Amino acid sequence: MRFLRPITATVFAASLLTLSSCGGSSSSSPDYTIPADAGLVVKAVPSIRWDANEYTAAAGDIKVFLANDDSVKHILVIRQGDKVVGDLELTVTKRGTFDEGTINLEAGEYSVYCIIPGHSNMNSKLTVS
Ligand SMILES: [Cu+2]
Repeated sequence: MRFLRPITATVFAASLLTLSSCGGSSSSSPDYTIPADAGLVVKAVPSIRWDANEYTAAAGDIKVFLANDDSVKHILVIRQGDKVVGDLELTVTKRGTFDEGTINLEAGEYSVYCIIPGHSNMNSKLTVS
């Protein structure tokens, strides 16, 4: 039965290739897996932007997943107006890194904000309902 092992490995490698090609047009596959129970997924993208101008999430405990597809460090917080809400602070350093945490939010309007100096344009609307 020993000869079956390389075949299994080949099939596994082929399925990995198939999976990674589903990610879209990105030339390099990410080193992270977005958790299935994430309630808010944010990616930092080149150059110094979030991947969307508006996000939505369901009120309550929200698992926030931050991934870095950009090449510089980012620190995500949730703000309401210009005030940070809760104690969520997610840090990603270089490309391919990720962080996750949970924040409890009531329905309302918030923003997904990066506190790194010079990154104030990383300020996207978050609607919680
Ligand atoms: Cu940033």
